[in-house]
Amino acid sequence: MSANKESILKKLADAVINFDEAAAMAAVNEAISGQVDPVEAITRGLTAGIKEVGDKFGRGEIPLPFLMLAAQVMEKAMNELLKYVPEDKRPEPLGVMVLGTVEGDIHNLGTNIVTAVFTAAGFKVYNIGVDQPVENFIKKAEEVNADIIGASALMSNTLQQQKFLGEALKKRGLRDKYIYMVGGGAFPGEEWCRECGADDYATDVMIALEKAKNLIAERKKRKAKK
Ligand code: B12
Repeated sequence: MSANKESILKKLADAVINFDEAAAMAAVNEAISGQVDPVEAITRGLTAGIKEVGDKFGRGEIPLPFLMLAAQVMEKAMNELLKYVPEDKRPEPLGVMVLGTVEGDIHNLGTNIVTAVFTAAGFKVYNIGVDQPVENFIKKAEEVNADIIGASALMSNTLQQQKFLGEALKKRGLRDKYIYMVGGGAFPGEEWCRECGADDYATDVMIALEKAKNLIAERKKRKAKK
């Protein structure tokens, strides 16, 4: 199974790299019938492919239209795989999350994965979309009484918005009311997380989920003590 799994993951990545939709959908079918975990198919297959395409684009080896084609193939294959993520049927949500991509940034493949995987794991997720000003994250969080605010940024010139959001929460005296998580492909790491005043960060959805569950559990414990 595992050699076969690795070959399916490679087919998924290659299909994105070659922006070959037919090959991508064939590999998706193989993944589903081969019982490859759909989240792994996305994070280790399709995502590996799109990252390679992004690197080629960054080195000037391919033009933007090719990057766009690859992103479309990734999105179509991802949406099909997400249908197979098993749903958690708990009566009460594990937590409420407001998630979005920061102002100036229109990348949403990552936040769509986070939305689907967190929802399947039992979270109620309000995905407010792309290019969202700091104000909108806070407004939505207040409106739905969120536990977690999650902000995604993919570009070096939009990362600063994650810091602005942390600062805005502090300024309004709301910082302790919410768990604040940051993530996205451009994420520079631990130190940036601290600079944003965030509770935690992740550049992989399954790590994000583990961290979110732990933060929620800690928060519940703290509340129970009070
Ligand atoms: C696909 C893509 C696009 C697509 C986006 C399609 C879409 N619907 O999202 C298109 C073609 C539209 C695009 C456009 C542009 N792009 Co682009 N794009 C990429 C690419 C190749 C992949 C990004 C991606 O989707 N990755 C896959 C997803 C699944 O990964 P992810 O976002 O990291 O998400 C995972 C984790 O981070 C985590 N996560 C995500 N969000 C969150 C949130 C929280 C709270 C947590 C905890 C976790 C978490 O979970 C996810 C799943 O595991 C990257 C390259 C790269 N290596 O990232 C460039 C890249 C980000 N793009 C880049 C650029 C420059 C652009 C453009 C400016 C190009 C242009 N000249 O127009 C525009 C941006 C316009 C704008 N204003 O935003 C640059 C940014 C450079 C920089 N350092 O600033 C990159 C790095 C490419 C490069 N090497 O040059 N892009």
